[in-house]
Amino acid sequence: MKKMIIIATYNEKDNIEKLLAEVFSYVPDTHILVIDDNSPDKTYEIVERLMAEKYPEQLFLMKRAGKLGLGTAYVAGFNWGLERDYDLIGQMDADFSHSPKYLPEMFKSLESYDLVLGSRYVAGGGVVNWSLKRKIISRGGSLYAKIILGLPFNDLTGGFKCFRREVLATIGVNELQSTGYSFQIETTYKTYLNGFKIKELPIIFEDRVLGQSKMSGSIFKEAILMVLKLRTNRDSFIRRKN
Ligand SMILES: Nc1nc2c(ncn2[C@@H]2O[C@H](COP(=O)(O)OP(=O)(O)O)[C@@H](O)[C@H]2O)c(=O)[nH]1
Ligand SMILES: [Mg+2]
Repeated sequence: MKKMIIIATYNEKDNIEKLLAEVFSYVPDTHILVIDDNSPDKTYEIVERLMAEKYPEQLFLMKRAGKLGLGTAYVAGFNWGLERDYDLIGQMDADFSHSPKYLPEMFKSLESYDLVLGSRYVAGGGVVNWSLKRKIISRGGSLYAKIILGLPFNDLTGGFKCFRREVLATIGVNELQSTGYSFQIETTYKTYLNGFKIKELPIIFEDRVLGQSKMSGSIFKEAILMVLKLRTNRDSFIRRKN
């Protein structure tokens, strides 16, 4: 099974080198695609150096012109992975909120599931060091999406996920409409509607120690409206019988 992990970065110079080392230590046979949006702190230069000096076979960089958003970064990364015949395609943040220690179990779970969600809101999962405001937005957002979309999962806004390629090929990654946090809701919803098997794997999410969050109010508003739009267009997302 050919594995890859997509890591989107914007100003992650203090995290990226250590993160890559940790990911490769837990999953030595994976490839990693870093998608950097021309970070002002030059995160991409660190990645370029590591490609040349340390991981020439396993590390790849897609450098984009400017800050185009996390959703479009994942679409570009999914297409990159599908074109190169990866079987298992993961995604995680660069700031250590998603601990690489969970990756072996996430990939293992794809032997019997099609999508694995790193989940903060199931038994054994949790959030450490987040402000009360962030906790309410995250939990409330997941609950809102769960109720409106009728999904039997508790963490719908998390960005620590692994897909079997068939899922991405079926849901149509170029038709994903979200740019912000609702991107995570949208991929899980479309996966579920097409009858794929989804597992929630408990994770402890820790807030970043270095660098800054890019969360904003407009991302939040987009998510509220996008969930309603997804529900309205539900039937058009079903691509295969289940
Ligand atoms: N390439 C790219 N990466 C982004 C962008 N926005 C956020 N990221 C990355 O996406 C991940 C999650 O973002 P973060 O700011 O930690 O959001 P938070 O954890 O929800 O506060 C991090 O690895 C960021 O560097 C973007 O516009 N482009
Ligand atoms: Mg973060």
